[in-house]
Parts: sequence; structure tokens; C-alpha cells
Amino acid sequence: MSLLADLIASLDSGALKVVDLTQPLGPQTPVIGLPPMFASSPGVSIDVISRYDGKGPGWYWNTIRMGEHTGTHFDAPVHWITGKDLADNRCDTIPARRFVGPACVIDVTAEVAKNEDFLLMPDHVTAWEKQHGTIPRGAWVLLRTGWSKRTDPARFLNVKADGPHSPGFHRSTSELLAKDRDVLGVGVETVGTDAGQAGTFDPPFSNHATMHGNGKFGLASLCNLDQLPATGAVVIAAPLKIVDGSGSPLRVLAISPAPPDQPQRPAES
Ligand code: 23J
Ligand code: MN
Repeated sequence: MSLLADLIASLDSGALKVVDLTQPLGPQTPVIGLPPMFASSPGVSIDVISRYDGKGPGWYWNTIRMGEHTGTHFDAPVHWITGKDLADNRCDTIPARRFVGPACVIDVTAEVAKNEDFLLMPDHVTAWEKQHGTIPRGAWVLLRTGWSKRTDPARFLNVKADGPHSPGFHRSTSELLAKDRDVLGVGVETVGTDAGQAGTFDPPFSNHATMHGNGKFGLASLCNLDQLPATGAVVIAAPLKIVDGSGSPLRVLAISPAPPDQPQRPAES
């Protein structure tokens, strides 16, 4: 059988499954807060154009308005000043091949349960690699923190008197992943790819500065990472082809082997 026919047969048999890593997108979607001297991003608004009524008797459609960096979304290198002059750095010019890569899922749920400001260190990556093998070039590195289980927006954003608190990457880890491992980018369950406190880091928002300065991408507000194996899944994360776009909400899909402990059932029709 051909590779692609085999893929479809495996999806039909349940040997492979499609895992949706995307949060619902709507007016309730939480958006990142920045210090008050900076402009903020609007939340989602959706307005009906017509709904089988006088404005369109046979059809329903809406207009949508939101910031590019809203909900489950993609960060392009041009989003950050460090990546502003790189080639192929925006939503409409990144080659489509670069939206697809193997997933390496690093599970730090236990650490984050103890420390909501947890930062992934290079040692965590090398310990993960001892168990699962070296992160291959062109991988999506997904940080599984359990943060997407915070369904209450206040707990998800977790803003305190001194600003937001949520896990992320130490600058040296972002450098390891971007430069030494040459990943496609990193994906997180939190509202942005930097830790909540990263505005105070050197440089500020060090994961954005490092990833995008090296032409790498970000994926924020992912969910269902607990349905993926540490290795073996493939992630497809393709932003809207916004002209000169710095990022975009998107549907992030993983194609994953079915867990061995679960019986394989044919797909529902
Ligand atoms: C602008 C400024 C700081 C940050 C962000 C955007 C994001 O997290 C984002 O969505 O890219 S931290
Ligand atoms: Mn973003």
C-alpha cells in the first residue's frame, strides 16, 4: 500500500488517531494582559451578518474580530523585534513544509503542580533525551504542564499583585532548543510561550526573543497534550496566510498512535 493510503487505513482502523490540540475560540477566550504602558490585544467579538433572516434568508455567517495572538495561536518570527529582518518570517511567507513536524512532549505536570513559575532548564531536556532520544531537527517541542485544565480564565491567566504567574522556559533552554536542536518551535498550554513572569527576565520575554530571533515558531494555548506520547506523534500547525501577519489563531492537529492499553476501534461514521 502507498504511504498515504496506509495513513488513511490506519486512521480508519483506529491504529492512528487525530488529536485536536486546539481550545474553543469565542468571546470567553482569555487574552494575555501586558503592563499598562503597552497596547493590549482585544478579545474575540463575533457579530452575525445574517442568520436565515432578512439580511440573508437562506444562509448564516458571522464576522470575527480579534488580535492575531488570541486563543490557540501561532507566533511567527516577525512577531518579535529579534526576528523582524529574517527571511520567510511571516504568516504568508513561511514555507508550508515548516508547519509539520514530529512532536516531542516534555511532561512537567508534577513540577508545575508544585511551582506555578516553573521554568524548563537544559537539564530537564537532556534528562528527557536520555529516556526518549535526542530531539530531532525540525521537531515541535511541546511543554506539557497541565495548565490547560485551568478552565476558569482567572486561574488560567493567574494574575497576582506582581503580575502573571505561569510556567515557561529558561532562556538557556530556549537557546538549546532553537540553536542546538534546530526545532520548528515550541508549544505550550499557557496563554503565551513565555513564563508569566518573563517580562522581568533578561532579555524580557526571553523565549520569544530567542525563538523568533532564530527563525523559530511558537504555539500558545494548546490542550490535550496528555493524549500524546512523548514521541511518535506528528503535529500540523498551519496559521492563516495573513499578509504580513505576525501570528494567527489556528487549528492544531496531531496524528498520534493509539495508546497501546486502549482497544483499537474502527472510527465512528
Ligand atoms: C506581546 C508581548 C508579550 C507577549 C506576547 C505578545 C505573547 O505572549 C504572544 O501571544 O505572542 S508574552
Ligand atoms: Mn503569540
